[in-house]
Amino acid sequence: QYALGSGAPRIMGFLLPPSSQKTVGLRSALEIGVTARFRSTSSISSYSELARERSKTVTSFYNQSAIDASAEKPSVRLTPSTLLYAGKSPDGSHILSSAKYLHKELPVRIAHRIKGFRSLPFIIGCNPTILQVVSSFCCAFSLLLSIKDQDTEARYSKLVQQLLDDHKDVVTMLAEGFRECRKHIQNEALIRNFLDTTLTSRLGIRMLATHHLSLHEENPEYVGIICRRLSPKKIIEKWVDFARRLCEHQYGNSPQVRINGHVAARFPFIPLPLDYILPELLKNAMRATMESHLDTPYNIPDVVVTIANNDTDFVIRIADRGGGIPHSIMDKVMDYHFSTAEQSTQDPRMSNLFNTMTNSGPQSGPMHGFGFGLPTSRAYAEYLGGSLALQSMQGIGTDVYLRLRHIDGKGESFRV
Ligand code: W6P
Repeated sequence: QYALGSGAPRIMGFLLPPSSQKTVGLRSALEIGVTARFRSTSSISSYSELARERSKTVTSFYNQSAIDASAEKPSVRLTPSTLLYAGKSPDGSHILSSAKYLHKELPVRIAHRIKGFRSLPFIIGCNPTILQVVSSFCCAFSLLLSIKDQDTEARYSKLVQQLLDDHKDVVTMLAEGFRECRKHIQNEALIRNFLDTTLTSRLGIRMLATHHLSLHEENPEYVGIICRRLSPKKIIEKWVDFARRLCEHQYGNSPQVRINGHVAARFPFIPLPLDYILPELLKNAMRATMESHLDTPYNIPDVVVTIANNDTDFVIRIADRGGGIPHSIMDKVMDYHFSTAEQSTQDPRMSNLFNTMTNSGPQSGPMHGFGFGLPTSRAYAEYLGGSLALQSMQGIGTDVYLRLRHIDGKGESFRV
């Protein structure tokens, strides 16, 4: 139904001139709500009436019935090939088809997420930080619904860009919120499931939104967010430079990184998830290396990254000589909020550099990635049909295997 490009009608609501736009934005909706409340408050005598009136205003502000209706609809997920072949038609019609698809799809996905928050245990839903995230999702939902068919694609894209910016700290806030109410939670699996689903769904939403916005850009190497000839070596090098800079700032030195294997490989892929995962893994490897060589920080073993490419998938192995992960914590390192930071004696003056820069949450120290980074990276890899596995050689070091399926490889690809 939403196959982009083929068969999609050329003339769509988005094409109407700006003069026919109506301003039915969230702001006016809010104003209506506020006016209604002021008007009626004077005639309200009892507290319960006041409370009922207030909740009515809040419900209309949050669009609850529209959210419920959208949450009933199934999400329409696209394969990267669909994204790729729907991109770049000479007459620009692909941008309108893309906007039309997003216009339908984003509210549905956001409604699913809001429903997910609502089914969390009450004690978590009451947390102010979590509540703030939920209301930002509700706000996004209302704003997206406020765009009507007669609006222009330009106006729609502007809103999508604004929402991407507004929501950039959601992962940090979720980490913060769940840390605050973690002590009340008995069912760890429920929380892990919630975070896996919420974070991967968010990744999907952000990939679709970024894809649409990138379709506007003229770059022959890219179709939206898909790089036609991604070089694993290049993107690894980019994040090695980043991680080494942070590591040097923290420890005064950083391990060299050697990259070997299929260093010349190039293939179509979406760099976005790698931009989340690679810095997390590299910073962990470097931290382990530095912390296990505190006596000889001037003489530290290299981190070795190996690339393996084949018809089906590609694998990136990051091998450090940081002493390995102790047996006692091996089954915990993939848990959300598991952090060795509490046990360590970090200089508190440093304690946020890595997190603010890598968005891994304020719960762990600068080089301690066991907060959100590792479980989130694994969830992302699995969402993309791949995997993230750790092999620890206790006493020597750790190997991390990041495996991702090709988007044009044999067999079914993942869906965004
Ligand atoms: C360690 C612990 C770890 C986690 C993730 C990636 C690399 C490493 N190295 O010692």
